[in-house]
Amino acid sequence: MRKPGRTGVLIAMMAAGLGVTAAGGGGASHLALKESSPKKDETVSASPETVTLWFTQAPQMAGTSVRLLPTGGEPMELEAATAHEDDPTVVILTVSETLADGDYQVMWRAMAQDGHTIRGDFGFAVSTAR
Ligand SMILES: [Cu+2]
Repeated sequence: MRKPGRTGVLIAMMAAGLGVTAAGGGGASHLALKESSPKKDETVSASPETVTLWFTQAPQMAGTSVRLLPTGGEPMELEAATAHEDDPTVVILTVSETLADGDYQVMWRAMAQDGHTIRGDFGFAVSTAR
């Protein structure tokens, strides 16, 4: 039997490369934060009524939490964040207190359907002064 020529080896390597790429693409579809309101680093002109997080997939709420704290302070005592009733990829923290002007931090944790937990944080500012 003839040994595979250079072209045959090249095609085999390309096929293997494509396989790896496809597998990597599947992993990239894991739960991630897509968007938030307030947005990261946004300055809002009024105390927000909610902190809303949009995820790429519906998290398991049992392993999902959102905390809000003045930067450098203690987490505020708010009711636990809940999934939007019509869209479980949206998680809402109701801000039942009026936020004074200043810098705030949102610290979130979300559990993917596969049980993995991801976490992150971002800041925003409230400035009602004109
Ligand atoms: Cu995972």
